[in-house]
Amino acid sequence: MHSRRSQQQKGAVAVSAVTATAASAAAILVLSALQITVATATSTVTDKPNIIVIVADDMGYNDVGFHGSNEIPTPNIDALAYNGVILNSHYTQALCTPSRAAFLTSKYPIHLGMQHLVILEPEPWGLPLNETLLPQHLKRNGYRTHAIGKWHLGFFKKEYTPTYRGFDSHYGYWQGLQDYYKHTVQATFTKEYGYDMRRNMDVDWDAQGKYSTNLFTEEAVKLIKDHDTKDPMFMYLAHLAPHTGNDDDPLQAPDEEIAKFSHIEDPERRIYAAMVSMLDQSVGKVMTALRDKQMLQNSIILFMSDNGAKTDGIHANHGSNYPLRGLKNSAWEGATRNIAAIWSPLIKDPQRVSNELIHISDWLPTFYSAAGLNISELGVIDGKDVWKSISENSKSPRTDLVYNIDDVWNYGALRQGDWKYMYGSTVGGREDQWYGSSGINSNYYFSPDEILKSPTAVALNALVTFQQIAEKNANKSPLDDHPLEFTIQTLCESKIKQLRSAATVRCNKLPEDQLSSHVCNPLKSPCLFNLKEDPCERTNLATTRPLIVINMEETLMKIRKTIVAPINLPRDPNADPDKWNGTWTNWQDFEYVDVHRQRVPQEVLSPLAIGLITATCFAFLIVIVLLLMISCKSAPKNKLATIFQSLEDPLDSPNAAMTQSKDKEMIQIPFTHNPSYN
Ligand SMILES: [Ca+2]
Repeated sequence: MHSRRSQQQKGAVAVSAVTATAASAAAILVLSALQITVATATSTVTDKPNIIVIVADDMGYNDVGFHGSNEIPTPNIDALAYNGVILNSHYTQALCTPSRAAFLTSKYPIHLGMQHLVILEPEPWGLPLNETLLPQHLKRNGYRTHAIGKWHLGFFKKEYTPTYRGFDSHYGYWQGLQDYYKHTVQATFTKEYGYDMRRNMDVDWDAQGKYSTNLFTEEAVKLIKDHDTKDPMFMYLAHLAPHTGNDDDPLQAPDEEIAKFSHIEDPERRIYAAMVSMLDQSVGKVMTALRDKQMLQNSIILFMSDNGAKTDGIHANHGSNYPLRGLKNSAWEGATRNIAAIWSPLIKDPQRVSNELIHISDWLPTFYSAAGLNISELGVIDGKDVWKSISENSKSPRTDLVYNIDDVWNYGALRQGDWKYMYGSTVGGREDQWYGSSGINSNYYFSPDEILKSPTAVALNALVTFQQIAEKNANKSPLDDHPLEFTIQTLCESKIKQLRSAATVRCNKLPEDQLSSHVCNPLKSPCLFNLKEDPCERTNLATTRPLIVINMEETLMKIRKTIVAPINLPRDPNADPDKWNGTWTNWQDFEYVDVHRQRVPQEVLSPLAIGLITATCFAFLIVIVLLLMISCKSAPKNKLATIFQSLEDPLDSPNAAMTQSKDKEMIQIPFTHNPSYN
């Protein structure tokens, strides 16, 4: 700790916070001067920010503490959010593959052909190779790039896997889920089953028996520890948690973690809470590692969920999107409006809630902007640079978004300003209601103290403390007895409560007499919602605001003209791990040879099998002999000779045709005279 402090006091303070007050503006000038001095003195440290993106999989909107739930404490994620900016109108796609595709390309899935479903386990397709991905762009600008955890963007050929797509390293799995301990993947709709854990292109068998969240956290911490800080780092830490494992054991967490949540009545929800808690602790470990490595003061850390929770149905993890409507895999807010929070000392107006619109495709240009890179390098993209909105609390350049247009399932939605237009639904409309726990229960309690003592809060508090010392020293005047006024404050309990209240979505219930007239059934007719007034999509205004409906339908028609047809491909039987040493592999890079079929049977048969075959042959011979003996007793001599003749290959016999004819005639005799066969 002592060495860390002395390093910190000497070290780089990359802060450029600004406030509206004149006093703090003066402090900024001094801080800027400090930055220049420090940058000169430590020219071996990168000036570009490290970018750390932590992705949760299928984590529900209501499953972080900062959205107001008391059920599952997430002190580390909360500390990150309260110290930074809570992005309360952050939208993603509704499913894993499309969300990750949009994040890495800055394009809507409708412009990639990835708008329908996900890449199912044995399917030979992936994120098109003509796309340049976020890590490729950052690598070109000097970043070291690392992917950890889930990929789910194709692996049937090696060119689709992470280390061929801009990542210097990848440790994790290529599929959409895995068993948390065995690291095996059972195909969703078919029988294939195999191992899936990779270090770059190699299968990592050593991972067996170790919990996925811990493995990915250890990898992240090691990469940070070993990082050469002369280069900036981009880390994409895409956790398995809290997605389900395989269907035979979907919810998995260490016993001691589950025991912490015995106050949660529903046992499945209890394990889910433990999975979330392990994920939260991972955030704390990564933050501590960044602090220890002196990288925190020049980092951007984003935490987000890739889509909403699946409270029920296939791959149900029992997460909660409360009070938002719908589940993962739909156009409802519960699927698409998701957890996101960002922290960085580069944020000029931190510790607040932003309700400005952001879409997951915005991150590429936004990171570019934050790192001072040239956004025109990115070509034609759907993403917007929202960095200024995040950093300075200004209006977001994003005013609309396409939720999705899926012509296979015939559903879609569009947002313009506060208005949302949607048509059609998924799974036959069976998941179009409100689900999940409110997180408010007399068994649960809220502890700001737990947040303030979390490893994340401890790391950030230390950083702010040293930033304040630098600011104080820069401002020092022996005669100045004014109270200290800092540009950055340490987090306190009252601030936590204020931000938590501002980040909690509350929905007005519609009066009973208006309920029937405002019901939305998007399978019957399109619906219209004002999300500012009605974030829970309770009041369908399609009939009362027809002009808005027409206007948005026209916009959708224009967008339709830009759609790329879905590129999904059916299952390839050769993907089966049974053919590849029990592993899910880049199967189309290899020619499959069925070695079992080519071998001589005797060479591969076990002694038991040889014994069984011999016994069967022997039994068959005995039956033939017995039949012959019976025939000898009952048939005339010339008939016995004919039977022997019939056992010969007729084509080998010079009188084949004649013999066959005789056989037919003679064998039919007893049958025609037996009444029981009539
Ligand atoms: Ca997901």
